[in-house]
Amino acid sequence: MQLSYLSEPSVLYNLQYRYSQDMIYTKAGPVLVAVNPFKNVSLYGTEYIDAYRNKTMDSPHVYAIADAALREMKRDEVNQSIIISGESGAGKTETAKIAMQYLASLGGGSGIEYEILQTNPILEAFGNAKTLRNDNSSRFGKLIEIHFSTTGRICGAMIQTFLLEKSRVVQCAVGERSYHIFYQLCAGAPASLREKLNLKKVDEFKYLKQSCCYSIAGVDDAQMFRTVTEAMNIVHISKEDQESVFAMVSAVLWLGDVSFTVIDNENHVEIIVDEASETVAELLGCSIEDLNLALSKRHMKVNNENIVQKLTLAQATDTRDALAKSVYASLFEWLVEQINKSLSVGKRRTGRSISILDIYGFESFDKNSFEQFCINYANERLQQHFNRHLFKLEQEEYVEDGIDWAKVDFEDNQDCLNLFEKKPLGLLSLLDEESTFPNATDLTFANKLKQHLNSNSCFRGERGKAFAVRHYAGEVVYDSSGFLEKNRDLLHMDSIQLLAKCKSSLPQTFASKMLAQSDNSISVPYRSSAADSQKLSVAMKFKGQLFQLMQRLESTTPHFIRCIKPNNLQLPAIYEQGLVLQQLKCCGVLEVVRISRSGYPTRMTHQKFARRYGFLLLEDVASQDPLSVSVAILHQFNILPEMYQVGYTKLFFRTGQVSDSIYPICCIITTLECKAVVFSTCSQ
Ligand code: AD9
Ligand code: MG
Repeated sequence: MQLSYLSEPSVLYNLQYRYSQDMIYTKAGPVLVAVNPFKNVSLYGTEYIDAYRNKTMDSPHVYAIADAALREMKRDEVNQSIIISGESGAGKTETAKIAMQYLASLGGGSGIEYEILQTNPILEAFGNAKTLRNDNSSRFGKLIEIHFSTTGRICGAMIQTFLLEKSRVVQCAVGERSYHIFYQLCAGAPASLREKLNLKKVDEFKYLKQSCCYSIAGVDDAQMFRTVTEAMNIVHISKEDQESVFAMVSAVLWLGDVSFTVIDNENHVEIIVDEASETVAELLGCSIEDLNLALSKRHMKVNNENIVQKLTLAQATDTRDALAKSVYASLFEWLVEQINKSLSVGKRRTGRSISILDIYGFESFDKNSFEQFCINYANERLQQHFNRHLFKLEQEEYVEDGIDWAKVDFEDNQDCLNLFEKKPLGLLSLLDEESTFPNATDLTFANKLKQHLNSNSCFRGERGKAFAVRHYAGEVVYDSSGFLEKNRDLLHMDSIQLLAKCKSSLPQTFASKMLAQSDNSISVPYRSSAADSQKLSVAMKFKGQLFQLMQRLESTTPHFIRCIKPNNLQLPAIYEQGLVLQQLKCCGVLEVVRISRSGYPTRMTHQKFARRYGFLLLEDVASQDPLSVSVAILHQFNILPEMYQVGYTKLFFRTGQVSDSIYPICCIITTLECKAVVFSTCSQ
């Protein structure tokens, strides 16, 4: 990506100046840039919502974007999407909530809008965690599709989630926390529930203890627990189901405390019967023997013969952690499903929808693993969508309408996408192939990549297990350690069968779901050391979800919001120019500014323009064609020729670039609109 543009200094200056005045929103062409204030700014609430609804306020705002989406949905009868991106901590989730609030307020009335807003505390409790970058970091991607009736009232919603980071359940870095719900439950459960679930203090659970971080400044976990249960009531999760949910949360915590004892000189183990294993068995509704069997032995079929393999301490610990992770991930999925049932539109679905996408932005850390690999792949796809809409389609339209316009080159990332997606020699295919080989290791995987992809200009082999990908936002070096295991994401049949056998209803539900998923996938012949249950790999499932997402977005009119993090300290009033610049580049905002400056983003057909403003003409033009009428209007009002172009079918207008003008409607139209309003008011 080129480093300097003519517009760069003015964009940067504008953003920083506005930020210092608490004007955190700025328009860059059609894109809304939101700079995280890291403090409460008085820009929200009923008064502001009303002002945007009534158009008495038009400075850039999430409300204005939501308003435009609503308006265009009704006017064009096309589904809309609000695509929010940015780095961790940049403010995506807050921005999504602000947009939801506006939509709920304008499309409210049925009561379902309140339910929709209440999904936020639930999903955040189960899917967000404190990380070093953000005290409330979403560890999953989310698309919420809000449905409107033909009369413009909200009538339901559907939530889709992407790639929950499950490893956090069993392992998290020092200074970070696991999912909020663990701490909320331990701090906030009423006495009777505490007793029933045998809850301890957070610092007594091994899974939570390893990161030495139990609280978040300014957050009351006990209070949050009440907020979450209240929200669950509102989305119709019964008290009984809530208790089952919390039993699973406690079971996961207690699983971390289950320990093993070595029983022979080959390091084979059995679980220790103690408070931990007894509590897990009790909460899942199985016997200690069943739990022991699932965690210390593995049933396999070799050459059509059933054999039982005893597990070593390391294998048993892995099996235990895999069970904890999959119970938690299943629980998360189940919750989303319940929420969707409660918000379901069903037969009421008659109108259109607005989707809000809050998905992890591009990530490049000192050490990048499988998670960053998937996240950055998703971002390549989203960037392509952004490019297509803002650059490609734009240019195609100019060319089609025969207007004179110097082409603006944009960074096309198709090559990088090909590197990921090509079959059979792309990153994803090679990863999957290697994942099915029982003897493959992360090193053999890395070597395979180097062997097949070294000539690809987006790929670079690094030493050992590392490899680098040239993403649109910069080069990222990935460490392939753990790639195969994370991609396989195995849960052994013994664990699934354990869940299926449990007396509690949730584990059974989870097991049926897992079995159904493994049925739908490629079956791999049993091998002595390989998996006994093979399902779709994580990367393939993610790719499928992503394609589906892109397909859905393709049929909508997109509205883009780019969130920017002005500092890494999560503190107000600190604006690091370098950090901001780098983010603006990564998300293509500078390119957008450039194209808006040299392009004509506002357009209207000759017919529409003539119909709308023709009456302002002093001469009688009734008999003239729309093109001539349009040109006559432009002449009569002395509109500068460089401000517009006349195409075959449409008029194209220039707009401000980084400005606080809310709609990309240029001054010409504003002038004409004012005259039209004055005219029609006078003539009434
Ligand atoms: V992550 O990728 O999920 O780790 P996000 O979602 O981009 O990240 P988030 O919305 O969680 O970031 O914002 C981080 C924090 O910034 C919030 O917890 C708020 O403390 C703060 N924030 C963000 N936007 C606003 C805002 N409009 N007003 C006030 C804000 N504070
Ligand atoms: Mg978030």
